[in-house]
Order: sequence, then C-alpha cells, then structure tokens
Amino acid sequence: SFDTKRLLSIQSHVVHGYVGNRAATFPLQLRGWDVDALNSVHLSNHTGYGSFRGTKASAAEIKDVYEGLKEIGFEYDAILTGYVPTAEALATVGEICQDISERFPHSIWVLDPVMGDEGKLYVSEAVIPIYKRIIKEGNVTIVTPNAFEAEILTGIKITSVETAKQAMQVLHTEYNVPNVVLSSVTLPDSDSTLYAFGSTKKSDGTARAFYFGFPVLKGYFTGTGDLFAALTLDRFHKYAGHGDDGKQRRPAPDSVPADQLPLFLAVKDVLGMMHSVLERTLHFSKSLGGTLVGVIGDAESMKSLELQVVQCKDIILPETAPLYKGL
Ligand code: PLP
Ligand code: PXL
Repeated sequence: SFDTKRLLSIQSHVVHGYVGNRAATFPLQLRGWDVDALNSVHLSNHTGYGSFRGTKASAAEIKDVYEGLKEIGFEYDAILTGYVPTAEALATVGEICQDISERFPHSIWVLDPVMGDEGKLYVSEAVIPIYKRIIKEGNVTIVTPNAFEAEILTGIKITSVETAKQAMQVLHTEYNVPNVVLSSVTLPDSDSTLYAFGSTKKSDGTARAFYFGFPVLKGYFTGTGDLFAALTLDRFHKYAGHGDDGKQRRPAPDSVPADQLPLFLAVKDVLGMMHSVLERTLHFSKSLGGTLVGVIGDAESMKSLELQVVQCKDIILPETAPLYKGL
C-alpha cells in the first residue's frame, strides 16, 4: 500500500542523546515512516562531549548486515545517509545505497555529507574523496551540506548569496545532483541571521535557487543537521508527489518557479519545525540551569543542549505542525 513508506537510514547510534539515527528515527516514525536503522557507529554519546566510548562498524560488518536484509527481502521508498566516519565504511554505504536505488527506481536518496562544521573536520580526511565519488556517481536525490561541507566539496567559500548560488551550481553541474540544500549559512552582513539556501536543477543544468533567512538561536546544538535532513526527506517526498503512483522519481518540470518547487516547500516547513524544536530545547536547557551557549568538551553543557526530540513530538506530528512564519 502507498500508505506504508519504508526507509533505510544509515547513521550513528548514540546511547545517550539525539544525533544521527537517534535524531532521525522517532521524527520519521511520527510522520508515518517505517524506519530501518542501520547504525554506522555505536557510541555512548556524540563526540562533542569531550569523552565518548563505543565502536565504529567496519565496512565488512555493514556489508554483512545488508546481506542479511537482502536474504529476508526488502523494499525501500527512501534512503537517508549521514555520519559514517571512515572511508572504507563510507565506500560500502555508497555501494549499498546505489544498489537499493537501482533495485527501486522510485526511491529517493537524501545524502547528508557529514564531515564537519565551522572549519573543523570530525571524520577521517580520507572520507572526503569517497563522498566526492559517491555524490558524482550515485543516484543522490538531495544533498544537504552545511557551508563548511559545501566548501570542501566545491572549493567555493560561501561568503555571499552569489557564492552560495555558485556552490549549488557546482553541485548540480559537476556532481550532477538534482537538489541541493545548504542548511545553515552565516553571511558577513549579519551575525543574528542564519540562511538556508536551496536549488533544484533545470533540464539545461542551471540552478533554480532560493533562500530563507531566520533568526539565529544561540547555542551549540548537535544533531540539528541530522534532524533537518530527516524532516527534509519526509517533506520533499510528500511535495514531490512520490508515493502517489509509487512508480518513479519525478523531477520538477522546468516551468515550476523557485518558490513553488517541492524542495522550497519542504525547506520552508522544515525551518519552521526546526526553529520550534530549538526554542523548546533552549527553554529546557535554561530550566536545567544550562550554560545555553554550550561548551564543546563540557559534558554537562552538552547534555543540557541535547535536542528535545521526544518533548517536541507535537511540533513534528503532521496534524499539529506549526505554519512557517516569514521574516
Ligand atoms: N539552526 C536552525 C534554526 C536550523 O534550522 C539549522 C539547520 O537546519 C541549524 C541551526 C544548523 O544546521 P547544521 O547542523 O546543518 O549546521
Ligand atoms: O550530528 C552529527 C554527528 C553524528 N554522529 C555522531 C556525532 C555527530 C556530531 O558530533 O558525534 C556520533
């Protein structure tokens, strides 16, 4: 039935806190997805705490679990990939997703190229060329780099609306990705505004780009990019009409203007939800006497700023999702 939407999500598992699959699974379940979670790592907590323990899945372990899935048979409508910190494991994840994408031509693939933030890499450097290859060669539907990750992929430093658009154009042209979202960009003109840029490629290869500005909520949040990518997958799947006929990927016709694109409508909804989730998370942090700004390496401060995913279920549930308020 078209009501059952099945998704494979390959990301982190943390025992405490909400990044990776722990930030994606519950929100996607609330939105009606049957989520199969394949864990790329199994850690006590995210790496920003200063200490963490646990294990990373090897390429062989990930492949083995995928063989198990093939043995029991599966069908996926979507794939979501995030933090995979080693090159070998990432190459395997790329092969798995390409295989799924070829078996199920209607499926969409949201690839979040998790590499780092604010100039700092938090995966092995050897991961970079693997991401470049997977994005170029794979059937990726949407790529969601932050500004730092977009710069790594395109070589373009994002300092203006124009350079953001150039970077998205490179992702369309050189990487052949139909949809790009730069989820959080700061521009020199304002330190109280964050921007989200997006673009859907036209058939002649040119970018059909848009952007949103929204007020920065101060705080060192982790998992925001992961939640953003998960919610974007859900909203894009709906607005692009996937699952109506369940048959094939349908690129937006060239005649659709930027502000009516499925990607635009998706990002608009998601920014509204993200803002509400982060506001409630900050409110909770304050009630705990948290430092609010967040100090990387300080466990108490990181704990107080974990996304309040469970407490935000009313924000994420389709019936009650608040309308986006423009700026
Ligand atoms: N703040 C808000 C309101 C957001 O919507 C986002 C991203 O979606 C971010 C911060 C940070 O995103 P990222 O973790 O991709 O840098
Ligand atoms: O949110 C990205 C992410 C995913 N998984 C793990 C992390 C982080 C960021 O710190 O530590 C384990």
